[in-house]
Amino acid sequence: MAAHAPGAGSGSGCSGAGRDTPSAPGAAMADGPVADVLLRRLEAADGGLDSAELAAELGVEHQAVVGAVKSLQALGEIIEAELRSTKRWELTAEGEEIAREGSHEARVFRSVPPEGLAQSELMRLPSGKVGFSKAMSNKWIRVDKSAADGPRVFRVVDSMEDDVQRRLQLVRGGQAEKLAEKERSELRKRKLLTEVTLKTYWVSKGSAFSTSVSKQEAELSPEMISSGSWRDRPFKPYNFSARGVLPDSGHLHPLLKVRTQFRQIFLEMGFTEMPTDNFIESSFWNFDALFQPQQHPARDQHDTFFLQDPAEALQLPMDYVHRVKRTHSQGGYGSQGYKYTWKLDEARKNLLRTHTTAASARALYRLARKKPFTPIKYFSIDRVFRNETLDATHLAEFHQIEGVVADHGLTLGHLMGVLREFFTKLGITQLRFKPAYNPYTEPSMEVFSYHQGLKKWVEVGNSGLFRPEMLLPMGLPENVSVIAWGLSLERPTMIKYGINNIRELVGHKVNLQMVYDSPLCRLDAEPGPPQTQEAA
Ligand code: FB9
Repeated sequence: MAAHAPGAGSGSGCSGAGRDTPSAPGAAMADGPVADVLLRRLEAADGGLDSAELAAELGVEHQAVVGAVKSLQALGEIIEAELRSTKRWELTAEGEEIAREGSHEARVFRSVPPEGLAQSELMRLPSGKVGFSKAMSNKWIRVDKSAADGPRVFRVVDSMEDDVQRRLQLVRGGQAEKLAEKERSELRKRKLLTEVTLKTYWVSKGSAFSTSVSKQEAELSPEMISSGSWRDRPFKPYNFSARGVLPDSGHLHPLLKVRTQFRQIFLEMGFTEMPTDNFIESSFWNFDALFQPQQHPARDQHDTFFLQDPAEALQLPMDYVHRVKRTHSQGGYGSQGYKYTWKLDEARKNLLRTHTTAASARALYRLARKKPFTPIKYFSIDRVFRNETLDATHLAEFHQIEGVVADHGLTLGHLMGVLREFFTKLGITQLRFKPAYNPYTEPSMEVFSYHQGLKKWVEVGNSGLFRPEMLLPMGLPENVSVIAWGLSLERPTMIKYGINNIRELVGHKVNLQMVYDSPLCRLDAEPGPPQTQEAA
């Protein structure tokens, strides 16, 4: 068998392609006694034989026969082996002990002499407690409570049948079917019996059956060719459907797989990706440029991570800043503004961006400076940070997906249209729009989709038309309107991969196996966790 020891001989133990040559323990058995006996028994048997029965007859462990079956299987079509699961009754450890020593109630009965036995003494016997009540209910014994020196136990019958022991011995002898269902379930209730499912093999002759199994060659070695010995050596049939050993490779995190799907959808829709390579943003671009007032609750410590160092943004386009200042404090462009004292220092405060809409503001400002205006479709997918209360679906950071379309005369209808096209590519067709509020869009809508798997309407995003107080100070033409929408990457990924707690998806608690086994994600495929490779 040496030829097949891993690494020995030309073929390494398990080379994925070609013949899988398992160095399963059974192999050594191939020329071992069990395999031979099995083949001889098979020769004699008409039809097949059951591996468990053969093991019982040979008095060997069932596993030994299974090993022989596996090794013979590995040698080709010598035998057919069909896996069967048979249920059978087995004695528990206590059942074994009772089958040997008799039931507790029988032992109690036997320990009561004709003159009776003090109940207190009987209870000290090993089977006392368990056996007493059963012997009583079997009306084998009685208790004389009025006895002089305390309750005394006496026999009621002269002899009794220890059916429990007898029945357990029957089962031990493999004749469980002789017991009535009621008797079996009573023994199971007393935890003396359990039903075990035994995986056994029904072995029958294979197309190349023979009692003398000569080892089939798995490799065509150079000396076989040079010696020509290959001509008379049996070769193992080539297993073309052998599954190769998956090469060790890196594994994309499910979030990145879903991100790729979203990027694909945006690119298919003709969108261009916005640069988002700056987690640190100034309050100006994150809030002020979006016409979000400086006293807005989102702009305080409780929702936003502000930076100590560098605490302030130095580079701001001051001409544009002044227009933003005036719009916030006095209004303009038909807006009355917020009528408060806008402070440049507040706008300079650096923070971890709370949304990629900050990147959209930068992109739209760059667009406004390009004359003449050209319509654009932008998207971004990147990390944003919010100082939120952590729970099963919220971490202090998530990936925001955002789409932005700027063109002449875009309306809410255009927004609904592009949202339908976008979500349809996600396999989400049933959409409902609910009026909502964002400081930087008017009108705004929350987007809901009916989720078959979850059997409920799920909020799948937010959207709106950027306010003129945001766009006009940038220098965009009057009749240009900008529709935009946003959602998270984590939510669809959790739903797609059936993950309920975001900590299973992101962070130190992630079990890497989940990442390794997470198959390719097809967002538009059936909702819910995709099939595994194997199942695929
Ligand atoms: O992702 C969200 N839900 C979602 C998305 C897709 C999905 O796909 C399934 C496969 C079928 C399932 C669910 N939401 C947005 C909705 C909720 O989860 C919400 O409770 C949590 N939201 C995050 C913010 O939490 C504070 C998700 C995140 C979010 C919310 C709004 C925006 C972006 C992300 C936005 C925006 C916006 C609006 C107007 C203009 C520009 C951007």
